[in-house]
Amino acid sequence: MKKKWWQNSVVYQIYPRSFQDTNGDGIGDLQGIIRRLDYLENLGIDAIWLSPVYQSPNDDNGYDISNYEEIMSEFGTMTDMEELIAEGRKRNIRIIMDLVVNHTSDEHAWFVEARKSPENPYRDYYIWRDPVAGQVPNELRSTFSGSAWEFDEASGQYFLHLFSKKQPDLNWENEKVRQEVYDMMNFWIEKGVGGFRMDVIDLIGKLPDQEITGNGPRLHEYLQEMNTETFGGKDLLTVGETWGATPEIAKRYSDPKRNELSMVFQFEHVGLDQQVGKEKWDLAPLDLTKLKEVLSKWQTSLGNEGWNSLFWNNHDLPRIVSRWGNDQQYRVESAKMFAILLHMMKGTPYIYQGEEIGMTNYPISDISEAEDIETINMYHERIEKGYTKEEIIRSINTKGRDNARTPMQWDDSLNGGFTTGTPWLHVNPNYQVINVEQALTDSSSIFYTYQKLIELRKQNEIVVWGAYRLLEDTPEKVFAYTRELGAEKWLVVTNISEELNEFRMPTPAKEVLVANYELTSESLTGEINLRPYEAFAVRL
Ligand code: TEU
Ligand code: CA
Repeated sequence: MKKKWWQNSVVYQIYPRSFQDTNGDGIGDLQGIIRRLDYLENLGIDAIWLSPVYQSPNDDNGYDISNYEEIMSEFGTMTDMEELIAEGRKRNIRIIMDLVVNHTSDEHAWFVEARKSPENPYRDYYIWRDPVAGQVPNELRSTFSGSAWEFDEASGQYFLHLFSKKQPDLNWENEKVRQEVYDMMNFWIEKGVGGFRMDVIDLIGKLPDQEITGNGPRLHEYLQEMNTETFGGKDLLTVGETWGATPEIAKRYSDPKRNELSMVFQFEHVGLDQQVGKEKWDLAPLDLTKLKEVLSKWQTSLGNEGWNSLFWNNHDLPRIVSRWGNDQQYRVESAKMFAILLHMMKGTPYIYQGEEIGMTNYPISDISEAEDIETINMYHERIEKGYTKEEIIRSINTKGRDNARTPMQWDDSLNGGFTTGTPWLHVNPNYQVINVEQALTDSSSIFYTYQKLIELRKQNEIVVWGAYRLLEDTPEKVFAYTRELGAEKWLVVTNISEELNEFRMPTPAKEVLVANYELTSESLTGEINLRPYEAFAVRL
């Protein structure tokens, strides 16, 4: 495999609305990101995945785009965007744009036209169907509750929306749509962006009449065409968001021979704490044996035909320290443990803003405190189905998307230093204790563990290329694996619980590389006792 810059890189995701406000309107902005680039350079990251900053009516916080070549006025201007790209470049930080092309906003000029009449030249940019027996064309459901079909009074037809009704799905079978998307991508490539994160890209090949949404028959044909028409041969990072991907599917996207994407986000581990066959809101305890199985499968099965992305968090998921760690007594230990477990694996790690200081979920007690459309729609749907308010709120506090979207906690001043105005979404009151300023002054903070892990990846080829092997004979709650490259061998051991657990060192440790407790290599021989959430990586 020819080596690429993104193979030893670490990406940092920014949710701009919640990162840093600079003009007191309570909404993060591009100037806020520019102000914090030095902080990110100090952390050591190579690229920023920027959640959408395009013009949008914000039905789904920017994932409903009304103009792909304009910046959302709340975030700033195109000049600010160009400044961000240039200031990033000075610090070797590339900007990865969020490419949301499964759907647009219903306020996009294409849809405004399309809606005018069935004869409009833009009509076929979207997916329209006649009623069947006076009803919706079929049973397709929206991810944000209810039917995926919305009735259009004027024409008597339905249009398809796999997300909110303000996010009509584009018709990728229409060659003109594809060409518009490629032109827009080239517009951004010319501006100097470092690549694209492709929102729900597995859906663009859908066959709505057959109720096929993911992995449709022409999906890979479209991606190969996109590659040829845009980023192919341009040394950019491309990562597809692909819910439901298996390793076999991931290879179709990321086998370098196929000229599609650099890598995909797979979500198999993300679904391990929900009831099988149900929705994410139907809670179940995490099965650690499955977690080890799933992550190990992904580590070993791509080979040279693909590349892994590594993540616990993003703007759609609850905070990992609250989800599978302990965000109270062992917040620092468990946050570092998850960092060590993931960052010593093979693939490109993604850090979601605030993860590097151990930010936590923020529970609500009433639906009026929620901002996220998915959460709000689900609440009303489940109330109608007879669920109790208490159980729905419990699901929201465990899995809701607002958890990770609360504003970044920079210091202990009002609103955590995020804004001098009224923040668009509540700031977690624990900002007085958990904030960047505190993390930077404490040499044993979570931040410095992340910094160390990034540095280890930069300085040791074994982290990037070494073979992975799971250690099988460990207690259920111990996740341990080795990495091996040439004569070099590293061991990573993590205790995913607050109980003590025993572990037998396969051979004595020669050097401690990173750990979340005080540790000497001399103590790491034979049978050892792992403390609550203890984690370390050592050279054997
Ligand atoms: O997410 C895809 C998606 O399906 C999510 O809504 C996710 O499945 C959900 O949170 C799990 O219940 C992408 C974006 O990451 C998300 O923010 C957008 O809302 C969505 O696409 C639509 O663009
Ligand atoms: Ca602002």
